[in-house]
Amino acid sequence: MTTELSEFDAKAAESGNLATERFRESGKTEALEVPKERVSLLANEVLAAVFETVRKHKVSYDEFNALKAWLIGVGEDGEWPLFLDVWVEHVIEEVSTEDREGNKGTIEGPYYVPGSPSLETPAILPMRADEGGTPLLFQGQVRAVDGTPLAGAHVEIWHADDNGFYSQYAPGLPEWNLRGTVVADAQGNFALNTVQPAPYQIPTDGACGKLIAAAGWHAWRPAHLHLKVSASGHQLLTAQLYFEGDQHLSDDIASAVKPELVLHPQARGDAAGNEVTYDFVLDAARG
Ligand code: MBD
Ligand code: FE
Repeated sequence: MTTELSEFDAKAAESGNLATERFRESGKTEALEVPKERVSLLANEVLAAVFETVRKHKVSYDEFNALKAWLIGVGEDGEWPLFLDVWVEHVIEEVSTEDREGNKGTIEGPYYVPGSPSLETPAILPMRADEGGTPLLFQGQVRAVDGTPLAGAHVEIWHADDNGFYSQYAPGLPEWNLRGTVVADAQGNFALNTVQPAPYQIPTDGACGKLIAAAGWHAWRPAHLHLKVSASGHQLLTAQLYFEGDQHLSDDIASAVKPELVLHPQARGDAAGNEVTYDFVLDAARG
């Protein structure tokens, strides 16, 4: 008997610890120095908000101990990236990008992997021969705020498969499945072929799942494509695109849906599946 694992054997603690490891290696905290006045201000205000909640609701020792046990579990399951990206990142993204004139973006989430295969346009994302899901032709143009096409812009895309699993975070999937970097042509145009992802549940068998169950919430995100769009001299755009009619557009657990990010795919006349056009407008790099 063989014991090869499939994506359905994914474990919260495994994907959580992989996301934690990837974050450590990302270099995001390497050159980081937060001034102590700022640390003191923010830590004091967060603690003050906790004190207010405790007093207002007369939080008991049992509840305090439940919290302590849960926080320990978040670390053990490697789920700090998942927890922070699901419940906090959306407001960081909001204040970080409020002066943008170009496209709205949204949160990155925990499952980005840099360095995906570079693909010429029109591209086919790496996928299995029998990859499930409705085929999707996704095309558009990358431009500057003044309308100038951005030749050679990079459209990095990553998304879950039709079962809601991401390559490199669930066993049995090819390394770069449904991940790629499409290079736009001289007019900033790009086209890529993929499959529509399914609505996605965050892992329910780890600490984040315990919170969701204990609170009686749900674990769903609407189906989404993740993107990072970049061109030299321009601000990186991190975004997600969603699908019209998805039942979780209005109750995304990660609060990351914006109306400008909802796609309206149409059935293709010339081939099976759907097609959709969506253009990206990038702000100039900050001076
Ligand atoms: C995801 O796929 C995701 O995009 C976010 C934000 C959180 C958890 C899983
Ligand atoms: Fe995602």
